[in-house]
Amino acid sequence: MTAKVPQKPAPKQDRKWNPADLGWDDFFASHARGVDPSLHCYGRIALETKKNSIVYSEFGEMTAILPAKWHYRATDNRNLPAVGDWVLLERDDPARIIEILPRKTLFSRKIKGKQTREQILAANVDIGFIVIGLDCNYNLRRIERYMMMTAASGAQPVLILNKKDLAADAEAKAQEVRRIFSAPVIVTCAQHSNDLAPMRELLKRGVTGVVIGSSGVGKSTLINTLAGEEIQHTQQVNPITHKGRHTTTRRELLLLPDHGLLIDTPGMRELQAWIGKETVHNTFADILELASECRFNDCRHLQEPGCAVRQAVENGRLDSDRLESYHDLLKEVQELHRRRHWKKEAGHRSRLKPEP
Ligand SMILES: Nc1nc2c(ncn2[C@@H]2O[C@H](COP(=O)(O)OP(=O)(O)OP(=O)(O)O)[C@@H](O)[C@H]2O)c(=O)[nH]1
Ligand SMILES: [Mg+2]
Ligand SMILES: [Zn+2]
Repeated sequence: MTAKVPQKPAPKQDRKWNPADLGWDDFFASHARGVDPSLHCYGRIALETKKNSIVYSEFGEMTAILPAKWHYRATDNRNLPAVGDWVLLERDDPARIIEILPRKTLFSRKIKGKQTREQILAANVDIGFIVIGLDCNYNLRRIERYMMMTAASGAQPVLILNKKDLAADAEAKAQEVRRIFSAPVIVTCAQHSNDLAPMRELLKRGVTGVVIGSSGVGKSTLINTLAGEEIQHTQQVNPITHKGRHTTTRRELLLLPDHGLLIDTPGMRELQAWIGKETVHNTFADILELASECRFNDCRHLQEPGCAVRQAVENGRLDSDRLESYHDLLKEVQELHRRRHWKKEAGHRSRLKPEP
């Protein structure tokens, strides 16, 4: 009689993916070069740790390192690989990343704190699911910021108003949001699979989404319900402050059973945009439309006479908070632009310094 050997699950490395299921399409194919598959392959970055990246490919899951020269050659964070990137790899153990394919879209923000640097959040995202909790998290100013971040990335925004079971006025809030923002709005209770049917519909085979929002709004819970199992850890919000506990700590690309892909992200504490003036204007399309009636083409809607935007605030057609936040965001963007310009100049100056 032979002893019963417990059946081991197949090692992750043995899972093979059809590149199309990982989001490979004509765009990436048009930028790829023919490679010898015994030496090289393309893969998609699913996770990054301090030491290495986890990459999915048609040859399975691989651990990949980024040769040190990348770090000293990179002039800014955009030159470094991020979750969602398609990369060319040298097949070895560990694999080595040798090239990043051009990106379709790129989610980024200003790094936390005083530094003027861009932080890359995710690459090649098709849909940005902006998750707002209908409890204490609901705030139009917050939604504006996430909308701008998504607009700047090039991905399509979709607004998820979650925790509808905790809000008596869920429908009224949904109407308000629909009136102001040009994006589909889905009202959900994250644990109710039926509520997520519109998300499932959007996340077709090979389509990549990202969930962004504050901590505790239910981003990981949405992913677990879509996955049909608990693939991400979740945690109750603080019962007094209703704030989340920053449960998710890393960005990770997850594969859903229906072939869509979804990137989970840590809740954001502060969201400073890394955008240009155009993105502000595009996000405030209602103000832009009113502005066409202003007497002066270059009206800033401050003190100018014949300003149709201020007029609209006076007669209640436009929310004064919204105009205020438009002005605040423009100011923020100008300040960012000024600091980036200054940094660039300072960079040039330091490079031009004569050798000692
Ligand atoms: N009542 C209710 N609770 C929800 C809903 N969605 C999520 N929750 C709960 O909210 C808590 C936080 O959910 P998470 O999914 O961990 O939130 P998260 O956005 O991933 O948070 P971070 O990982 O910290 O960014 C958990 O206790 C969830 O069960 C919902 O629609 N209704
Ligand atoms: Mg989470
Ligand atoms: Zn005006």
